[in-house]
Parts: sequence; C-alpha cells; structure tokens
Amino acid sequence: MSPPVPRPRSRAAAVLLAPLLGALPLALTGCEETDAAVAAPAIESSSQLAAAVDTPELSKPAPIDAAIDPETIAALERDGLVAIPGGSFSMGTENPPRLHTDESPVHTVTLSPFWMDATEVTNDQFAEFVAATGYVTAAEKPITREDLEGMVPEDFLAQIPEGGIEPGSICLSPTFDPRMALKIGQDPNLVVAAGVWQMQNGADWRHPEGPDSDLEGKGDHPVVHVSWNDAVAYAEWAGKTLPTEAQWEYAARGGHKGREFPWGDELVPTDAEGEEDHRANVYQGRFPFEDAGDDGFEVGTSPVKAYSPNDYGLYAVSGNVWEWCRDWYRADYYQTSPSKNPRGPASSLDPNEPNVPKRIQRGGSFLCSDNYCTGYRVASRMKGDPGTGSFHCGFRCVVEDVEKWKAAPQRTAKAESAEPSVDSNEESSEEPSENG
Ligand SMILES: [Ca+2]
Ligand SMILES: [Ca+2]
Repeated sequence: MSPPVPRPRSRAAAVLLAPLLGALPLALTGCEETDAAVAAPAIESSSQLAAAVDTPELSKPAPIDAAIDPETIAALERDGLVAIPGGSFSMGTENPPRLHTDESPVHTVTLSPFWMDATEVTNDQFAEFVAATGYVTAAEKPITREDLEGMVPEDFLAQIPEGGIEPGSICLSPTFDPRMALKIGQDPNLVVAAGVWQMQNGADWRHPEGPDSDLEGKGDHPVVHVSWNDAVAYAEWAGKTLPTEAQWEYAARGGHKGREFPWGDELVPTDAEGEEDHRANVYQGRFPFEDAGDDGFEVGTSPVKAYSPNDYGLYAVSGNVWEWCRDWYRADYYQTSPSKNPRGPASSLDPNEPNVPKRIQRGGSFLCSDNYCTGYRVASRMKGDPGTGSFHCGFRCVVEDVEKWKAAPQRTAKAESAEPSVDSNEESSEEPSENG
C-alpha cells in the first residue's frame, strides 16, 4: 500500500502535520491499535498453540538473593526495587481481541531473576536526574528541518523556520471531531484524523499539560513526555535498564497464569461490600468523549502508589501511564521469540507503518478504555517512535547487573559528596536536595 503523502517518521511529526496532510496512518501515542488485516501473525498450527498453552506455570523460582549480600539487598530495596524471581511463564494470550493479534501465539519464556522498580519513575526522581546531569528531553528541543528531512513534503520543510518549530509534546485535544471520534472503535487510525491528539507547544515533563501547567502536587506522579531515548538516559544514570518486554509481562503477571489483568480476570472486581473495587487508573466511559473518573482520577495521572500492588509488589503495571520497554516492536515476534531471556527482535517492523522504527510500550494508561485500546490487559502490546514522548507514557526500570547498579553515576556521585564514613552500612537513602 502506498500512502498518498510521505509519512512522518516521528509521532511529533505525525500530529504536527495531521492538519496539513489529512488522515495520516499514524502511530504513536500509545493508544493506537493494530490493523488486523495487515498485522495478524497467524498461529502456525493448533498443536503449536496447544503445546504453548499447556506449559506448566511458574517453575520453582530461582532465589534472587543467593549471591547478593544483605547490605546490598537493603540498598536495592531503599532504591525502590523489588526482587523478581527467575522462572518460566506463558507469554501472550491464546485469545487476543480482534485488533490485537500480535499477542499470539502463547509461548513459554524463561527468565533469570532481576530487580524491578516497584513504581513508574516519578517526577521527583526524574527531577533528581535532570538536576544532577543537566539533561534536556526531546520535548524541550525545537523540531528542526533536519529532524523532518525526508519525512515530509519539501514545501512543508521549507516553511519550517531556521531555528525550528517551537518545542512541544503530544496532549489530548479538547476540540476533536466527535463524528469521526465515534468510529475509532472500528478504525483506530481515525484517532488522528479526528484530532484527538494535538501537539501542545510548551508541553514537556515539567509542564505536563502545556506551558501554564506545572508539577505542583505531582512529585509522586509518573514522569511523562519522555521519549524512549530520554528514558534510556535516565536508566543509564541510575545504573539500570529498561525492562525487556518479556521481563515486563512476567513481572506484571505477578506469578499468576493466564490472568487478563495483574489482579485477576475482572477489570473492576467487586469488594466484600459489593462496591466496585478499582485496581488501576484507566478510563471509564467512551473514549475520548467523557471519562467518568469512577476510579478516582479523571483524564490524568495518579500518584504511582494510588492502587494496591500486584503479588510481586509492583504498582500500576496496568494503567496510569504506558511504560517504555527495551525491545524493538515486531508484530510477528512471538512466532520466533527465543525461550530463554528474549531481548526482542533485531529490528522493528510495524506492518501499519513499516518505515517507522518503534519500541515497545506496555500496560496502558489513564486513557485506556474498553471501547478502544484495552492496553491495561497484561498481554496487551503497544509501540511508539523512540524519539517522541507523550502525556500518557512514562517508564520504570530494572536491574540485571547489581555491580553496574552500584557503580552508577547516581550512586557514585552521592558517595563522593557524602561524609567519609568508616562504616558503610548506613548508606544514606536521602537525595542531595538541590531543588526539592
Ligand atoms: Ca482514571
Ligand atoms: Ca503503568
């Protein structure tokens, strides 16, 4: 299929140019869906599927702390990490929804133990990183001709001023076309044509809703408007990495086989009093028209620990914000994934947008509803251009190599600035507070 206009490579470009170019085959913001007609990786045979589904659930977990001294374990825990035991699990789902066929086939994956951030990375944590390094995120930089070269029509390129287009990031637009938005359940590509997303000048991690917004009262909310590259830069500084897609799903399942959500099979279970027991910050109602906010948070992030954790002690793996993973995205990856510690395909291929390399996102966001992306399902896969963030995508990190974590800039800088101490048992968990 050849598109009528050049396809922007980045999410920013797609939204920026949407009014100019008409209906783009978009990608991007986390809540797009996959076109089953082109993306469906067929299950090769029913016996293959049966073999995968019959896999015994979690093997006996390998002890994660066997080779790690108690002081180090205590320090990892003070850093907000929880131990995820190694083991095997059934990845994916044998019964994916219509537009999510990239979640099959179910296949057995075995993982070594690792440590994972109990929460999404918060604004306070990201602020500490920026204060220590002076890092500037993608959303804070102008979009230049160079960024868009080869991706947009020449005459558009010529209109970009010398210094680039004013920095910004993707937010939800209050002025979408309701007629078109009504149909996004059948054709998710209409989400851009309907103007549901908009490039908001001045939106970045410090200004989640635009230049007039700030982080007051949001120190414990997840950082947003971070690209995959920004997330990797943070992880490097912290001596961590982004999780592989397999690590993310394994951890999110919390040791339970075949569940649709981290807590069970009902999106909103009923508690002992017969009341709705919301377990994640998602969207109640018909996206994008009206979020009833029954879960306590209406179209926006919540504190990272607003809901109870899963059985591995991980908060908000479902909902709140999408979480970047390390892997490239391929719709057909589950057909060829290695079984031991898979680290994703060597390159990306989204059949809907073969020219746009994409990284994995997982877990859904506060915008996920049952009429649209259902990204809060534990098997649900999403993908995005690694150069662009948005207002509903963040990340959390993992530690595979504890020695690398110990030697990370985040910790060595603190050690240098700390009082010399004969006894290192009392490693301070307090941050050097330069800007609160
Ligand atoms: Ca909500
Ligand atoms: Ca999340």
